[in-house]
Amino acid sequence: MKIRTILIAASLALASGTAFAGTCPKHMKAIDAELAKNPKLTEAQMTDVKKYRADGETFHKAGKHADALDSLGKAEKILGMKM
Ligand SMILES: [Cu+2]
Repeated sequence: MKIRTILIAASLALASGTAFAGTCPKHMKAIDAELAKNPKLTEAQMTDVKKYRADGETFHKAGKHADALDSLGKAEKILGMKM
């Protein structure tokens, strides 16, 4: 019984990880597209956006997709994007 529980938990974790995996790059692309439009941000905001964007990519590559989306979401919020 215990093994079964572990298997179910593992497959659930894998499934959600996979779902997130495809989402992060979409957010990164959207942020890059927004940055390419020269958004009117203060220097501090721009620094934050770039930091969150970079953090998001780092988390994504590390397989921490929930953290990646959280970080990318902060960048999007500063950019005033509706995601
Ligand atoms: Cu990801």
